[in-house]
Amino acid sequence: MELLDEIMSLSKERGGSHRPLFARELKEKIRQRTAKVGVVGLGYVGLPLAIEMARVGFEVTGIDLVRERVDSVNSGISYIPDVTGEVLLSAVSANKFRATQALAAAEKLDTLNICVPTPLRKNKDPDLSYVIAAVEAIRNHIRPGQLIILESTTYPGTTREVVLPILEESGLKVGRDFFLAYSPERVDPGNQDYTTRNIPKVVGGVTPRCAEIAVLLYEQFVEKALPVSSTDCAEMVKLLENTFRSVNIALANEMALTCHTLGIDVWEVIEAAKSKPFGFMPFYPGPGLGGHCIPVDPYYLTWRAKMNGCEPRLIELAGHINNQMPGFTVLGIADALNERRKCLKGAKILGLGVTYKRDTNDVRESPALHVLEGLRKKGASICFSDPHVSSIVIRGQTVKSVELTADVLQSMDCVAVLTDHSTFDYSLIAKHSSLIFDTRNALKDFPNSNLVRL
Ligand code: SAJ
Repeated sequence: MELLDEIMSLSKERGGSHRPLFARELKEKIRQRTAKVGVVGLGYVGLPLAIEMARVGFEVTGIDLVRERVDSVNSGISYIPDVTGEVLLSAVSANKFRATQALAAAEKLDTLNICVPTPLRKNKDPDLSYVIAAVEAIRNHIRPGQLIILESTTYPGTTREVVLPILEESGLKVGRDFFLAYSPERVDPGNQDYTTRNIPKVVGGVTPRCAEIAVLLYEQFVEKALPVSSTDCAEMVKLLENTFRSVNIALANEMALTCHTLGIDVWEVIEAAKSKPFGFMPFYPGPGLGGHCIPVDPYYLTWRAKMNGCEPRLIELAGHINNQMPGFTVLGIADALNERRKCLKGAKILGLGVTYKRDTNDVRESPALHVLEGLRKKGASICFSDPHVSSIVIRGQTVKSVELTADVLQSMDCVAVLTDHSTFDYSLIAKHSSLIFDTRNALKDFPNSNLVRL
């Protein structure tokens, strides 16, 4: 605290105009990388962020409520696939990164990036409880000269209307005593090409000085920081990015429903449309929309829009179409069995892949689970095989993953490809399955009469 006393006394000599001093002091520490930086929330966003900051020489403090995560970090054991144990251990061993559960550690930090979850409540309203808890704790330990940046995906206005008032309850003034910005996380778990370091970082500040300091921080460890005019704009950028995907996936799904009634192969249509070298971007139909981003983020936008008297019908309709796909998949499987004089009730069905997208172990909001639940509800006997998942719970019952063998495939009335993991042996599946319902066009290279596509 002696530095702060020095600043305050120095500023008193200069007639009390200590305001620019905090900014100048903080910017200098960032440039020198002597700033003590903190990351609140050590998940798939926060842990890679902390590692990138440590990599360029900052001393990083990770703050997480989960004891196991804190212990794991301090032991150099990574629980996030995008961060190898070797990289984590070297940062911890070099005393560049340590984790704690104590939010009081915030007091000693110069910058704090908040990377906590922003899920939905049961009624699909935004749930900011994790953000508010983190911000209230920071408020209790805030001091002049700190930079706070929210990264969690949220609706436009959150930083200005929710975070800022809480922090100013401390009596400190934004832009003068502390600095507040928003920068959307853009982490794509498992993406080897685009990482925290090379994904451009959009940054909005509550004041120009806030934006300037936040951009300076990111420029130390991210290849490109892109300032925008406000935190509201930065919040909206992320929602546009993910709502864009939800709406276009819904278009692909509606094309599948339409092509199905017209007897046209939607997969052939999309492949041919891809030949257009401009003005078209392929999206594909599937069994539904999963993950913790795309099914969630558009609801943050529609909630805010409706609060302000705007009716985002296209975005809501897209969600409705995407939510129909698991049921459409169940009907497709029933029709395919029916064509072979079999009924769904009592049929033995193997689900191939249960995660929300290929080559991940994440089953959050996975449409495959909804499909398997729907099949069981109609009396089918279901099982699944997924190299990344050992067991799932379907209608309250734990189901274990089975090994994918010729015998298992031959014993099934239908094999449903729900997640197109690259490690599946598709030639084995094509050879030994009497009926395949493919929701991902995973067997495009194995055309045969037993293959039915979404
Ligand atoms: N899906 C389709 N058809 C498609 C694309 C996706 O049905 O054409 C389904 C997937 O199977 C999955 C869901 O939609 O169930 C979401 O898939 P996604 O490819 O959008 O992957 P996510 O949820 O991991 O989205 C993340 C997002 N990243 C961030 O929010 C930081 C998104 O912005 C990225 O564009 C996306 O990764 C990506 O490109 O991988």
